[in-house]
Amino acid sequence: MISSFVITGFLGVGKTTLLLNSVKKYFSDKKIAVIVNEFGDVGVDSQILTNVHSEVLEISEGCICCQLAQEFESGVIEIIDKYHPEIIFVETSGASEPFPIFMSLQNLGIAVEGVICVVDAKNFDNYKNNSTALYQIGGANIIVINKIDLVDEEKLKNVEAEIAEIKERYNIKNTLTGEPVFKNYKIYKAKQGVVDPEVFEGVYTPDDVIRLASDSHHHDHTAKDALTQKVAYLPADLSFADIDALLQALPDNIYRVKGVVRTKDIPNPLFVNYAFGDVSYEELPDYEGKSMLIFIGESIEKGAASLAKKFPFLSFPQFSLQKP
Ligand SMILES: Nc1nc2c(ncn2[C@@H]2O[C@H](COP(=O)(O)OP(=O)(O)OP(=O)(O)O)[C@@H](O)[C@H]2O)c(=O)[nH]1
Ligand SMILES: [Mg+2]
Repeated sequence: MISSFVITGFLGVGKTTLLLNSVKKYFSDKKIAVIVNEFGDVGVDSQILTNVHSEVLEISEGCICCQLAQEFESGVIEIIDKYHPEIIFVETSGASEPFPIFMSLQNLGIAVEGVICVVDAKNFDNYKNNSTALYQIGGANIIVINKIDLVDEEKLKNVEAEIAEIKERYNIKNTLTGEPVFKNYKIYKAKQGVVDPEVFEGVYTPDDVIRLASDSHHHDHTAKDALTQKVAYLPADLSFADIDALLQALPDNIYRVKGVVRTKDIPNPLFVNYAFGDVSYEELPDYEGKSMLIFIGESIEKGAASLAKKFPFLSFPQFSLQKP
């Protein structure tokens, strides 16, 4: 039987980093496939993941949790037919909930060994009231508190206590039996997505998972904290300073920016990674796609208009709004 892990967690918490730094490390002797779902129809995670994992499938449209069960399931079947993986890892988009993916995998006869929710220790307070984030924690049986290098002991304890509370309130239940879908959960801590190998060794037996459980909650994209995104395709003659200035000037409602940008002063394309005020850049020599940035946040059109005024290159040739 093929087994699988679902990696969930809010925008920019470190899901891809965990796939890069832990999965490769612990599963080098196994045939693995990675499926990554990006928010919106433009994706960059697969570009990064293909450097480390050979079989990567990107399902890059909208939100798999709501509209794309069919596309997700055919993607899984395709990857199984082509590569015959022993283990499948699914990174869900930071804006979707894990439960429908868990159900889809089970429906395809794939054992779900764990639903891992990555939590950002530093930025938890910035996103912990978002309803999607709460159901991501509620729908997981393994919690990985990541970015512990950026917080002190006290903050870490507070985050842990809050997770325990959220877990009580948002635990996914089987509507037929009223029983929680995952009876147990365990919290781990990580830096740069490097987790204890125990995370993948099954903290519960698959029998604990109730087959054909029904979801007690439906994700509502019209809710006031719904996330939206804009994609900006950029001209070729930008300098690194232009990009850096833009990322310093982002309004609070834009949580996450990622993309690949060519600048006139750095030879290789730059992979840009911004989450809640923290920015990192990495050169990506093999990138051949367009120069672009994806902006994700709540009510993003508000901040985007004034941003485009201040940074006219954002309107080249379009700065388009996409609804999930
Ligand atoms: N300091 C620090 N930075 C981290 C850590 N883990 C990840 N990051 C950084 O956080 C940013 C986001 O990481 P990703 O792995 O892309 O996050 P993600 O959850 O896959 O993001 P989305 O797929 O866009 O939701 C990157 O710049 C990472 O380098 C960590 O433990 N410590
Ligand atoms: Mg990612």
